Amino acid sequence: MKFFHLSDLHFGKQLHGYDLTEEQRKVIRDIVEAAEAERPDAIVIAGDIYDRSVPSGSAMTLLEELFLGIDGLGIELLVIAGNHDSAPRLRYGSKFLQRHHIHIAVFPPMEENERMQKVTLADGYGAVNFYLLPYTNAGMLRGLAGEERLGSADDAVRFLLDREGIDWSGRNVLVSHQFYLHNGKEPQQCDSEAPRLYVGGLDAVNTTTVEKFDYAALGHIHSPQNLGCGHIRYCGTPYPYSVSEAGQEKSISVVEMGAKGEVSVRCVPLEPYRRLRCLRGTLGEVASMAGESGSGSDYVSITLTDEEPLDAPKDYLERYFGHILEVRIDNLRSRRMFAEEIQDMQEMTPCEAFEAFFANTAGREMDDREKAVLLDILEELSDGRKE
Ligand SMILES: [Mn+2]
Repeated sequence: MKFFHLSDLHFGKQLHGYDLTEEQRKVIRDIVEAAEAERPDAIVIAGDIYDRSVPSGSAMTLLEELFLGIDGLGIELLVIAGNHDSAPRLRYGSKFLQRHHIHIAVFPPMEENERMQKVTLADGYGAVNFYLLPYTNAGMLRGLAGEERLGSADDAVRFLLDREGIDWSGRNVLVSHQFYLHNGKEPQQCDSEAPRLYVGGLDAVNTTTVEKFDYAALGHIHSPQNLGCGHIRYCGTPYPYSVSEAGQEKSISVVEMGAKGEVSVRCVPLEPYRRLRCLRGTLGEVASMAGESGSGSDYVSITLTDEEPLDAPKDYLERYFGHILEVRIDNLRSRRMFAEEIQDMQEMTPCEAFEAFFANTAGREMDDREKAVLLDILEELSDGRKE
């Protein structure tokens, strides 16, 4: 049994205001090409198909291109909803698509008679059961759990798996989109997974909850990584979606299963349509980097280290680079200003700190009514603290 593990396609995503449709179209072409070459039995997509709950027309077209690309190759496509997807929207057409080897699960079981969507495929060693577990939290299962109190996502996943009556002597694969902790440790995160989740928070699921699966195909975390010994894995995004992912090699995780207990994973690299690079140096140094191996057309995050003040450096750099994501200044002055800002913040009262935050985000000062509301809240908080 061979399948591709993908997740976090985030169709419709923008990178610092740049539209990524062409980048994502190349990702689809590469997936289809790899599918034609490798002929996997299935392609698994572990959530966050779209970047937004209301996807744009072009984002929806991309998903259709993926469907059409693998149509006729005899590949089952297994898709679950992530926290970025709108379940009812992603579900559109799913009953029809099921007749065409496309299985889309968007909600966990919520009624007593419902079970997790399961797709069973077979090879020479027998059956492999794929359990599709869309993004779930304890609140979604309140009705189903009844008397049983589910406090966290870990409780929720455990509760759902318990009621499946899974035969662990057979081969089982889980497809899941959650924040998993391994030995209490956070996975390595990047800046594109927003909203950020916190360790020990109610959203975390322990890998021990799913360790009996022969393979857990995970989505949600954007850096590719194994949690433990390699059969519980985040495959990562197919394209860098934040500057923090500049050095990462994105890939398709190709999973091959033999007899029970035999699982191996290898990566088929996905060459980006446009590379993402971080450049650092003085204005002159950075400008001279544009000629190096065609980086003038890369997405670049630039950090300038000049000590003397610069006049409109971004305008200047745009002569050399066609796709500038950001220009930062890192010199003695900017570091001192940053240190002072921190110092100022530490000396502020909570009221002053919020006023400064408000002015910064709203672009105006708070009016008297808003200040009154803030003061009420702060008073309530300090009363609460005394109790
Ligand atoms: Mn995601």
